[in-house]
Parts: sequence; C-alpha cells; structure tokens
Amino acid sequence: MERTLLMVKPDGVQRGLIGKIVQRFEDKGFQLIGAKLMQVSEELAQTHYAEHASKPFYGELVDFITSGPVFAMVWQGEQIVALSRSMMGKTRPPEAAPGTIRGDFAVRTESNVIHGSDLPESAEREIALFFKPEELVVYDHVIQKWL
Ligand code: DAT
Ligand code: MG
Repeated sequence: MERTLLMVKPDGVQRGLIGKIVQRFEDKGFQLIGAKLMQVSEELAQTHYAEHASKPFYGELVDFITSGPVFAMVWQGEQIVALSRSMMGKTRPPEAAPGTIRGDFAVRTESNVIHGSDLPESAEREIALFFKPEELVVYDHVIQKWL
C-alpha cells in the first residue's frame, strides 16, 4: 500500500485549517498512520527542500517552513501520492481549481497551506526525514474493501 507525507504548513496551522484538511483525507477514505505538530529545524527544512536549493525562492521557502509549527502526517492508501496531489491542487493558488485545498484556502504561492510528496520515491524519502519508524502505527483499516 502506498504512503505519502502530507504537511499543513505554518500558514495553515495559524489559520486553524488542520481539522478541515485532515477531514478531506479522511473523507476520501485514506488511512492516517502518523501525525505530529512540530517545529521544523533549519537543517530539516534544507534537506526536505534540497531539490529547490538553486531556485531564487529557496531562502524564503526555508524561512517560511520554519516560521511556525507545522502539522506533519503520514497517510496510506491506493494511489495516494497522485490522488492527494490532485486534492491539494496546483502549486500556484491562482491555477489551483476550486474544490482543491489550495484552490479553496490559498492565495499566494509562498503560503499555499499544504505540502504533499510528489512521487512515491519522494514520499519514502520525506517520511523517513520526518518520522521515526516507531511513530507510524500499523492497524487494520476496515473500510478498505468498500472504497
Ligand atoms: P509543491 O509544493 O506543489 O510540490 P514545489 O515542490 O514546486 O511545489 O515547490 C515547493 C514550494 O515552494 C511550493 O509549495 C511553494 C514554494 N514555491 C514554488 N515555486 C515558487 C515561486 N516561484 N515563488 C515562491 N515560492 C515558490
Ligand atoms: Mg514539491
């Protein structure tokens, strides 16, 4: 079963959007297997966003993700990486369709409310960065067969 790292960014936490965002993934039928409110360190931010190190917005990106607590989560489900990306909407809020998380809640690209892994390989890497194996809970998800 596929897993992904989803994170309510500091803007989403401050705006009180954790509950609404969690609700969307529960409604879809995905299984929550780990979650924590945490402060991202400079070092974790740099490693997590290493692919963007050469971009002009990298400094701002690292500053933003470390500017307040985030709500980091690991979710599991069939095709969850692609499906959660489509639920998040496009990176730039003006391009994010209404009904998506960014389309409904975000205005600016630099504060676009949610992070989600873009590929199954990135998901495995990011989950290992944010969570220790013992922080993930394996349990039976009884609605699976009805999805
Ligand atoms: P995503 O978060 O949709 O995977 P990404 O990996 O391309 O998007 O970029 C990571 C984050 O960096 C993104 O959520 C917001 C910020 N970002 C991307 N492009 C930007 C830009 N042109 N100016 C400012 N911030 C940007
Ligand atoms: Mg990305």
